[in-house]
Amino acid sequence: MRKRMKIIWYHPSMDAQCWLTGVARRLPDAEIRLWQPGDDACADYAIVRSPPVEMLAGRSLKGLFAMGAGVDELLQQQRQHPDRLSDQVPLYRLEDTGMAQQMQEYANWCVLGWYRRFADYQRQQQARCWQPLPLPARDTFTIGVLGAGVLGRSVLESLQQWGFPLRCWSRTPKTLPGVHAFHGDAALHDFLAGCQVVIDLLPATPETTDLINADFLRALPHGAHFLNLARGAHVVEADLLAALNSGQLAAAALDVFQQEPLPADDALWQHPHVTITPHSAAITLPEQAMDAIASAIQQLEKGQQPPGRVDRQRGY
Ligand code: NDP
Ligand code: OXD
Repeated sequence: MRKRMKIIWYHPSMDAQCWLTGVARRLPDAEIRLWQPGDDACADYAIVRSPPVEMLAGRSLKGLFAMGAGVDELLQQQRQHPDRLSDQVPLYRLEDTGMAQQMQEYANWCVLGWYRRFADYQRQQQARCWQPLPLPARDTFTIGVLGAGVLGRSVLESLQQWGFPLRCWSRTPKTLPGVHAFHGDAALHDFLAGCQVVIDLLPATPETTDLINADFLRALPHGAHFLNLARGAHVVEADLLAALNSGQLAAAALDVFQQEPLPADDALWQHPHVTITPHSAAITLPEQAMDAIASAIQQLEKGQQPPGRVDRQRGY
């Protein structure tokens, strides 16, 4: 009799039953179970978010699936426990699965709000002030996206309709229609000079940690705007706050932070030019994520290579 493939699942907050039944429906040949402490029975695949080290320790899985786009937490865990977690297990992440549209929505809302000065109008409304405000020339309102991967490219595509100059910055060269592409550390300051809006869609890796610091912020034009849709680890928050206080940054919208949840006494909460959301820019949509993961497992079972494989060396 053919051995049934075994899948273990863990997420600290998502509805386990929805996933267990959803994956079982898509993979009728599989046995899927909620991993619980003490469970070291065999498994072929694991589907995880923020798993305890014990769940994956000593396992040589055929595939490890992250229930998100970023895998920084899993790779960090691996670096901290190299003796317990195998770096040979193929690691896969979610590519888009409905997150690209959510990122487009957030980015367009911010860009248009900043361009059309809606926060200024809100302040004027509070003062019962009737005063039309001048707008910057559209062709000077340059928007730069850090990262030109699945989500960065999608956000750039969605911004094309407004006619703003668009830029991207990535590790390797890119050719994207209608986008001035920069790549590599040496080109970062050229990319930043002239950006009225910077949108962060980079992965968190050792190279991108603390990238957005005083030096980075000084390279922007005075009064620029910053949107972080990616990871808090990219930002030196004291430098960001100083740039907001000095007016070097006119505004920031922040979905992610060095420490999450953002501590109640953090100065960012109260800042008049900061918008905060609780790491919800693009959430994992279970149905689409399950479709992608189940399809990837089927491909692996057939000896094929599914999309979304993480390059552990590169860190994303
Ligand atoms: P991708 O891996 O598809 O894209 C990453 C991009 O970043 C690539 O263009 C890559 O360059 C570039 N990059 C990586 N390292 C560097 C570097 N050192 N210098 C310059 N460019 C670099 O990722 P996604 O677009 O799918 O996701 C991006 C990130 O968004 C995730 O890693 C995650 O952290 C975050 N995220 C946040 C969510 C939220 O709710 N806040 C939800 C989902 C994702 P190259 O193309 O040359 O390799
Ligand atoms: C992700 C996230 O990486 O939710 O998917 O941040």
